[in-house]
Amino acid sequence: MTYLAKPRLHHPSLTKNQVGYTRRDYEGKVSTLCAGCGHDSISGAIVQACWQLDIAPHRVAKLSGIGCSSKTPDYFLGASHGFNTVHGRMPSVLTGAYLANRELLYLGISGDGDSASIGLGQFAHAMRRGVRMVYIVENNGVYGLTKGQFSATADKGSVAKKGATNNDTAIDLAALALQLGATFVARSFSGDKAQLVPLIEAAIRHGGAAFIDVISPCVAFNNHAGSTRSYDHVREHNEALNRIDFIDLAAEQVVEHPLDVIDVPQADGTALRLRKVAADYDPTDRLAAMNAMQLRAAAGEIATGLLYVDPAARDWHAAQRTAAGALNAFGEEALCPGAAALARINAGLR
Ligand SMILES: Cc1ncc(C[n+]2csc(CCOP(=O)(O)OP(=O)(O)O)c2C)c(N)n1
Ligand code: SF4
Ligand SMILES: [Mg+2]
Repeated sequence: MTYLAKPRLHHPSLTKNQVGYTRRDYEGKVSTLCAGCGHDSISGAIVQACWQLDIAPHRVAKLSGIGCSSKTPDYFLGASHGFNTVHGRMPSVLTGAYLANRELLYLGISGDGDSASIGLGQFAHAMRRGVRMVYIVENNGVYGLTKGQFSATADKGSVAKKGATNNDTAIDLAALALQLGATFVARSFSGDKAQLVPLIEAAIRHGGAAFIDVISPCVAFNNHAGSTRSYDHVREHNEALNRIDFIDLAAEQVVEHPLDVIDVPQADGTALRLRKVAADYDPTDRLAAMNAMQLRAAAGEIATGLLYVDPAARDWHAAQRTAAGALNAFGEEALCPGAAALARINAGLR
């Protein structure tokens, strides 16, 4: 029934958040994806996270590439800014928007084909530059939109629906992001909202580039026996490194301290609360994170949770010492200071 528009009016008694919006205000159009597609669960988690964090929808810009995953921004945050770019080019368009207006929250939505195949170079540079954004890859191991060819994240030896075997080595985007210098790297599963929603919340509060690789089964082309991205396979091999509950200390008055949690301070003064499965796992140690991921992979397991975070991360604007505020809010005088100012700059470069 995707041709039916959602009703515009909401029941007046729906709960509102601190900025006056109901959860419905964070939704988008009715999804046209296949019933059961993991990508729809990720959209639901984004809606939940933005609503819970009291983010006004018009303060969000969502950008994507091309693919079933890249279609999803149409299905959440209908009142936000949106730009469906070209296949694999979301990061550069997002970077441009972020340079022009640093005051919006940027959500970059991509697929494994979009980011690990055609857009690998763009992904790499976005990670190493520290563009402040939440970069989510909805990773199903296939090109869902073009009917199920292997993507570059498909595991070696996995079998396609029509029987072909993938002989190429898989790219692990989370491991690559770590190697490239990303300051927040997480992995989750679309079927585990209890883990995914707090991770998205933490990524939103992070001060630099935040990357989340979300294993998201394609029920049409990659959910069969032999696939390593199917619901059954992921559930059986998912090894959670930690469970995080995002706690906004500014709003939270009563904080309990069970023995197996640690708080990681964030750049904005809030804290990430980690509920560790492995008592000795330290998400602030990049080398240890790389090692832990390799060990899990060697054991045929998927490490999920907050894999790495640098609590003191700074964004690209801070590194470049750009002017504070959004460029689009500057007046003509500030943007075009005249010939005398230009002469001074030129003189300083001689
Ligand atoms: C430049 C260009 N090349 C190829 C395509 C064809 N194409 C569209 S979507 C897609 C793959 C999408 O895969 P992924 O990013 O994993 O998204 P999914 O559909 O699996 O969510 C391809 C190859 C295109 N649209 N543009
Ligand atoms: S083809 Fe796969 S990725 Fe695309 S909507 Fe259907 S289940 Fe989702
Ligand atoms: Mg895909």
